[in-house]
Amino acid sequence: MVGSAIVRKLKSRGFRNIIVANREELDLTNQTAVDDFFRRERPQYVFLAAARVGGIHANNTRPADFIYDNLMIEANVIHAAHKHGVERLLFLGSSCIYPREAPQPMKESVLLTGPLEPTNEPYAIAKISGIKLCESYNRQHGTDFRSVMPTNLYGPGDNFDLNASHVIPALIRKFHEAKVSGRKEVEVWGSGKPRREFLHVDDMADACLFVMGLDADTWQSHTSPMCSHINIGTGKDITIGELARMISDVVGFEGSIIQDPTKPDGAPRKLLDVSLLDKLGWKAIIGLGEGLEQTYRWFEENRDNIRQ
Ligand code: GFB
Repeated sequence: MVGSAIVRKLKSRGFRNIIVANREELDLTNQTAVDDFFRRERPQYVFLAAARVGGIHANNTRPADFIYDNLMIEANVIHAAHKHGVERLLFLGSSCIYPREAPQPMKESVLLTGPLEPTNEPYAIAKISGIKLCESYNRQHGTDFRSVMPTNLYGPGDNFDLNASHVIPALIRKFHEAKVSGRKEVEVWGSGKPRREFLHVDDMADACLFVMGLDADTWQSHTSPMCSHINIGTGKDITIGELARMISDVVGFEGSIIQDPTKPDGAPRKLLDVSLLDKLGWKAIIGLGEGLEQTYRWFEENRDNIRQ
């Protein structure tokens, strides 16, 4: 989802020489394949958006996949980027790197100050390792590897498989299918009380190009060698209960919403402090209502080809 959005954004800005590889063409967990790819293609700039990602259920039930795949992808790509002279690399992490009980909104500096949320600890540990890989290569080898930590993302290209997806695609699909089949109830996991911050993937892609484009002096004067990641979000959050009502309205479902308390809530809240990015001059522009409507239209138009 994010990789495709970054490619769309690069093309719209006039970049022509964009090198991409899908999963069939390049297995990023395979060190030799990654090394060969970098030797052959010689990229100048790298956006590392590829990752094993999923919602709360996938993270909670397949922890080995989430830690192994992400550690391998990061180690292989970051090492190859150094070895083959990449000028600048942008590593994409996640807001789940921060401690479960971190003061809200969460500043970049709260990293590694407390225990993580258990439902996605293995994924978070892998993403923290990615940040530390970038910092270590910068400190030892003088590379320019930067990290961005997005809040929960959504938008075109998302995964609508109910066992693997995040909350927004899951609820779009559930409400849509209930509306079409005339069902009276839709189940929403957990208590509905957790708060989440949501960013449209096109805003995320825009922020990635913005951070990648900052000159080295500006970047270095706003970060430090041991804290070289930056939050990307909107600075606003809502409860899952409120989100469910918004999606139900967008889809036009007229039945009732029921909570399933047997499913996990996950982190109570994870609102990012986006003041650093704000100071550098970037802000999200796509509001949640508008973004949900656009994503639902995309879902309806691409119903036969989506991941589900
Ligand atoms: O989006 P989500 O799976 O990710 O869940 P997390 C967010 C909240 O929505 C949780 C609730 O409180 C869920 O219980 N929820 C309600 C649902 N109904 C549903 C549903 O039908 N499907 C899903 N998936 N959730 C993930 C992490 O956590 O966030 C990853 O596991 C990653 O590591 C990602 O960081 C951004 O925000 O809880």
